[in-house]
Amino acid sequence: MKPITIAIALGVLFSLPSLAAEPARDDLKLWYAQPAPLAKDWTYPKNPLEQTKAWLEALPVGSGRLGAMVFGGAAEERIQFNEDTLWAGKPHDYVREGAGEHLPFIRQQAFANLKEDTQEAEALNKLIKEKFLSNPVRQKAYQPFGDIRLTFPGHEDFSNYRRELDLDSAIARTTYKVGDVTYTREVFASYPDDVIVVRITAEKPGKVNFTLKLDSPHERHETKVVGNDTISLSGQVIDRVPKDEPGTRFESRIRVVNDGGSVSTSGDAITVENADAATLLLVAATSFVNFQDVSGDPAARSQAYMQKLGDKAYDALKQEHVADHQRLFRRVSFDLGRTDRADLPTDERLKHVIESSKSIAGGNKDKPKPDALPREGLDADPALAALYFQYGRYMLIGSSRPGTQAANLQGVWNELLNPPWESKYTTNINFEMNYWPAEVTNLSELHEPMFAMIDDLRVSGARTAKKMYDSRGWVLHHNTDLWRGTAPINNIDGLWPTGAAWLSHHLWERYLFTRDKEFLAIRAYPAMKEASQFFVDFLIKDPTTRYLVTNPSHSPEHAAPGRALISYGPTMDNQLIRSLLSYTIEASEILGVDSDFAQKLADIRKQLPPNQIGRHGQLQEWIQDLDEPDNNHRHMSPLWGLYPGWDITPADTKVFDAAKVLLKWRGDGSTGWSFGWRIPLWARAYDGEYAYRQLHLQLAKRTLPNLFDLCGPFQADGNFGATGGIAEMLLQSHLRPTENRDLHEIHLLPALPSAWPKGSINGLRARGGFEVNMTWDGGELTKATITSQLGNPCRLRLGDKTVDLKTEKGKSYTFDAQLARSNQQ
Ligand code: FUC
Repeated sequence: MKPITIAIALGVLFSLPSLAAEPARDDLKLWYAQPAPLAKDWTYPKNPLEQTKAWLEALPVGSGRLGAMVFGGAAEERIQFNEDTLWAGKPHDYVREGAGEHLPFIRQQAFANLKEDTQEAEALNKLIKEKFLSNPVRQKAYQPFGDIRLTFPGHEDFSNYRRELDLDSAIARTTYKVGDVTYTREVFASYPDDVIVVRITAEKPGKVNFTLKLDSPHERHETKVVGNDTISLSGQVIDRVPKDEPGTRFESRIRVVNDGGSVSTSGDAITVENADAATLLLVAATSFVNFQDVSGDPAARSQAYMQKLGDKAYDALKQEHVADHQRLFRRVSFDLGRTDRADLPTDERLKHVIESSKSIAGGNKDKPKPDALPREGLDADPALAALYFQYGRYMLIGSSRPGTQAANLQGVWNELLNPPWESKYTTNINFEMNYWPAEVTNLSELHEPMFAMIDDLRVSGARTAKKMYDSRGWVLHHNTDLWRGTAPINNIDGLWPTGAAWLSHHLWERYLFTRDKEFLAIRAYPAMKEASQFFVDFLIKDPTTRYLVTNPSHSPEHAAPGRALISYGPTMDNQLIRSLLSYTIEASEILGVDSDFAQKLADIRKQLPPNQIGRHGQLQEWIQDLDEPDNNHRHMSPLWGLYPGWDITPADTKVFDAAKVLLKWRGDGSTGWSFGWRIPLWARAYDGEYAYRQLHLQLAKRTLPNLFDLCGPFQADGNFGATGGIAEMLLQSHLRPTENRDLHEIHLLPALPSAWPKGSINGLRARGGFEVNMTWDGGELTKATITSQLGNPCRLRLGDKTVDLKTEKGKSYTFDAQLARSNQQ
């Protein structure tokens, strides 16, 4: 049915959304009418940002371990690729010798509530920087691997161009016509076969002609012919800081399988002539074995990857890849209706949202005004919001699979030798945000690489805890890298010792969603227990308030007005630790272990500072009442307890209201991830309009043509945060009545914005082991189906109404708009 056109805005037609029974598969595509601009020539430019501009229009594919950016050039194609263990550096313990000796003095100064810019504060900062921070002071950077460069002679003049990324099949496709021949290229990264595959076809026989080379930005690299259809690229990362030092070794191989015509190698190139089609198979490996061992042989490894592929035909590779991807991706479908905007290329759709929102300051000046949003912006293209949601899921599937490294600041996609913030793992928000969609959007197994990293951090973090704080357990400060650095880094804002508590929260969340007791016993509890153990030893009594507090610490990257940054007992730390102790106690009860230890944790929990309400009615960010009204810092640290935590819930109305005061002060986001955090925060405050505003502005202010999120540079966390945030607007399940901790409350449509009056979402997951499908119309739920995966009871909530439900494993329960049961399957 053709949607009815109702308005003309900015010269573009837009229309009332029409809702399909199943979202059209075409609505799961990003597409463009022109190639991503290639770097000017084939050398790596001096100014890396110049290249990045082109890269940010390319389209990502990923298998978790391997990632690639497809530019879609016609005569010249560039496919930039990554492997997730190619990092600068080598196994290393970052703790500075003798750091622990300075702890008593640092603590004493932190308790002295130093004013900013005083001599004492400067001296403290100097001491921390020179004697307490890690050695070296920066962690190591994630590296680019190389590029596939393809030249197609005679393809300078082309027509009918289209390039697309199909989220549903995870295939990037480029098509265009030269003369009367249509050419198609497909690129995907296969998890089951561990390979990046490129397929080049022409509509007419014998028309495929090209030359292939491998290239790399690493100074130390060479390309070689390996056989009559294969070339290799090998090299070694040279770490420039603090001095030139050879590090991780790497090798990749690319093989060309031609259908008809001929393939030959000469020099460092492969040439295909007069073929009907050709398949390119790229494998890649490094010397990394684990964070303490780099003895791997990248040549033997890539040879083994290639051998494993054998003679598998393109169709078989594609079939396995698509099946594997869709097994994950298709678990959730999301439909907000479509307008004519959805027929436009993705960059033009985004441009409309950007143009229409230009008058809104965003960031630091504007206060949220839900009704001030341009209706011709994102409202006129609800399918773009749905696409953006699914893109976050797509990116997680592409950058985090069991057995791979966890998704870093750029997921798995990086072309720079010096990427922003080293493209590592920032744990005072960014790394955790990557995993917000994992459980709720039905991608639970993609959480695994984070848990594998926790296993490593328990080892390196225990060393740091002992040496720096003479404490048992494991500590993690605000960053880590491939080498599992856990000491404080960079600057004084690296001195935040609560990272392990935040990571532990993910282990507990995984348990709540899956109720997997084996996971709890073997994987989660030991890490949670050791994280708690650290705080048992590390917390210290504040001489003024008599509370047990963290010291030294600070509220992430935010100094209290007029005060030195380094302080003690910030609200976020108290929430993180209170939560950690609580679920560690609960886990020990569930598992029937460590009752004495649990008792100890309960004693400590009583002595933590509570969430405090300040003189303006705000939730305090610091242990003292120092907040300034309307401070709109990008970090939302004291609201951790509202989201992703549950230390603040409507059960305590006063604190809940105080949290809302602070949330409002913080205003709109500035960096992409800071919008991405505000979405679920407003959802937890049950305000769909404010949540939607943050999403709208994130797209308008911090999104690139390829829908990558921008911090300043590209940072994947904002994509993941927005996806998790949208899920939180539609479904929440974090509340449990105190009298029955096993009864999860499944809250349907807790923060539905007016811009999405009609829609459906299928396959979201709720804690306790449930899958939830919902449809709504006129802003009201019309139908919900709850499928019980484990047979647990639950409490359904719709607005003020609740219904308790006993379930049987495997059964589905359908409810109408009044939460009355309409059938049982
Ligand atoms: C935190 C943020 C920055 C950036 C960096 C990776 O330090 O405050 O904005 O996201 O992490």
